[in-house]
Amino acid sequence: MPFRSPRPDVEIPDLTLYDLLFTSLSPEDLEKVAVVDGASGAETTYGALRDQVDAIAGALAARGVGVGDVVALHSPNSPAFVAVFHGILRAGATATTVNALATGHEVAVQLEDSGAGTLLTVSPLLSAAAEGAAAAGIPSDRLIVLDGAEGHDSLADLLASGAPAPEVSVDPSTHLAVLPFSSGTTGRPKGVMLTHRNLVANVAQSADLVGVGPDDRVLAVLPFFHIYGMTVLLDLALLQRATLVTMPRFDLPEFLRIVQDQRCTFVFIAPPIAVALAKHPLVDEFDLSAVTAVFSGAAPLDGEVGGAVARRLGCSVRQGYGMTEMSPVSQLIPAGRDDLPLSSVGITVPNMECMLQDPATREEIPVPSTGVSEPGELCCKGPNVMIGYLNNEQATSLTIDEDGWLHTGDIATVSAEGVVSLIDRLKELIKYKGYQVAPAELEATLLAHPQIADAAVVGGRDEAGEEIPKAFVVLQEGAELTEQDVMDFVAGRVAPYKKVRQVVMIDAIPKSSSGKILRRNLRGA
Ligand code: 4UU
Repeated sequence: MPFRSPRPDVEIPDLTLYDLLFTSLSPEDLEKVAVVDGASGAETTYGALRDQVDAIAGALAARGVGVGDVVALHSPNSPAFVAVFHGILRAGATATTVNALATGHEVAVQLEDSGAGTLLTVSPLLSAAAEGAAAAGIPSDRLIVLDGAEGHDSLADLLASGAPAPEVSVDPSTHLAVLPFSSGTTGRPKGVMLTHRNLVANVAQSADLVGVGPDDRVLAVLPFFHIYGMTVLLDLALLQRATLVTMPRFDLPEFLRIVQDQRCTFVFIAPPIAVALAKHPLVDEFDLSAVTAVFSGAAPLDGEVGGAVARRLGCSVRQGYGMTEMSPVSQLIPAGRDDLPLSSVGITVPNMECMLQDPATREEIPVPSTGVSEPGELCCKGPNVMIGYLNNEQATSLTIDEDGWLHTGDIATVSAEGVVSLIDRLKELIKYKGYQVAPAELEATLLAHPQIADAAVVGGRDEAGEEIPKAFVVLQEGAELTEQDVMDFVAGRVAPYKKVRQVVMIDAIPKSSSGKILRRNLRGA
């Protein structure tokens, strides 16, 4: 028998994201601060944010953007990101968010794959954005530089256009709201088709359990372009009428200063930040007393590290699990359940059904009546599960089986009480500091080197035990390439978080008879 959330189902409003977030603002809400720029302290109220969203939607519509169009957003976190993201959706278009660290080539690939016809970026990222736009055939008048750059429209131009927000009518259950990119269980990054209903559902499913409320000041350092920041910060925190405090990137002293000065109460992190909070001496020099909750996700949180953060900050530390393809949250430790072990990812969110499957036999693993189950691949169903990968039926059918189960590629156990713990990753995906690294992409990069005959990339561990991309390389006859040469070659071609950080030269890559890389044999080698 599959297992469900121990919590009752919740109602999922049949609304677009804009209607969910912005049409029911009360007079008091309008005056509340929605977003604070952490660096400058500049504030935007909910009323001002809604006006900006409407103005951006109007300006985009005046430029011909509407239902069926894809607009790319390539920016670190800022108050402008919040307005532009919702402006794109309000115009009826679909937003594809691009990692701020992407190279020009990576930007081009995402623009082409998503079919984006407009790109919004910021001046520090303009060189990669312009390179990507040119390669994808996006003309410079459709490359908008939010903070302004010679020859491009800016956010100020959009806000000043005066064009009314368009009347759009879409079906929330089929209309694509966003196209984030994820490599899923195998291969290269693919556009994940998430509808308005997917996103609205996931916010409704997780809001009570996450526990962000209207009095919270929520640190938004996790990138909005990744599904974690997108759903939990941009959507959930705004629905709760909390205040988002944005930071463009993680930097420990600035992070601590902003949490202190902005009196942040709720801090969403990925595990590397937990390590800093648990161990770094600088933490003692700041007043972090406003923090009531630290919530980690996107990669495994070490239970000991999490416990150390809870003791040091005197706050609740919890964890959530999910994936882009589930909008993303499927399990989390709910507010008020600090008794659940931090080494677990907690309980299943409402309206979801899960089961564990033996990857070898495809048999379902039973949920025990006491104790903990055998491990198996976590498979999930629910209103937050993507409708598929864009233009890739093959990858879709490999991930969502004929019975509708989304195969996460993660190995988990479940207890009799419904508490899920992640044990291992079956899929080839590597997580570096919570960012996705697709081995297939790095293998293609390595194979482009004339002196490399064959290559395989798997998750290795650095001295601190953090997961890192590790390459096994077979050199061509007579090649004189060092490990460092290989790392430098890759580093010159990919975003910094995708760098290969360990190289092992070997004679041959172990492969199955069908030619698939036997990654299991390389892991731990
Ligand atoms: C061990 O990283 C994400 C989603 C993160 C998220 C979700 C719900 C954070 C908080 C939250 O409440 O998505 P992707 O698509 O980038 O990566 C998905 C993969 C998973 O399949 C799993 O392998 O990232 C890994 N992962 C985790 N692993 C995600 N969260 C966890 C976790 N522990 N808590």
